[in-house]
Amino acid sequence: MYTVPDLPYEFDALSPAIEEKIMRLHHDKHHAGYVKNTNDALAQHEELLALPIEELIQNLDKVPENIRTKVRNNAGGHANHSLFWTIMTPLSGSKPSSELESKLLSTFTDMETFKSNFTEAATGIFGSGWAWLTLKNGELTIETTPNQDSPFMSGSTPLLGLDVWEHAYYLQYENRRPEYVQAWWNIVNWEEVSRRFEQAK
Ligand code: MN3
Repeated sequence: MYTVPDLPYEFDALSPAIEEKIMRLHHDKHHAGYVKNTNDALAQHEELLALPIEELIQNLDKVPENIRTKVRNNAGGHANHSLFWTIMTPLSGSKPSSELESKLLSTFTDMETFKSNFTEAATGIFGSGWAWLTLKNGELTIETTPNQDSPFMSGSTPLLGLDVWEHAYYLQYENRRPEYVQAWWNIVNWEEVSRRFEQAK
């Protein structure tokens, strides 16, 4: 059975970038819903329930076809949100490791260009989805996925992800997604992103 991980900080810790009201709803209702639906869908498939969530979504072809879409959406949601909570932090002054920073610079020229390309990708997603910084074959890429799809489903490793579903920001920012994205840069946990980079490369 999959379980919802606790937040690594208090519900109000990311305010003002993301208010407590959103964090509670997002974690306790939305994320919990993805976990419950994944467990329900796989109730008759203990061997699949035993897989780490990343492995499950990397192997959707092993999931019976009649429940595959439900598992894709909900297990994807569980994996994405589990990552999302960890790549944010209330601590200010978070910075990428020197290795990740030099990779970002050699890929995107400078941090401003990286952030502006990522922001453009995130604000440009039509409807619900995610923007990602991923590693694939040793290279950094900005990707987007629709719905709760994960980069793991297409063979990339997500290092940083931003949820742009309306449930992630609407209560606070209404239709102003670009403002949400701008505020979110202030709470990115670069230590965790760097750790993921180190592990993935
Ligand atoms: Mn969400």
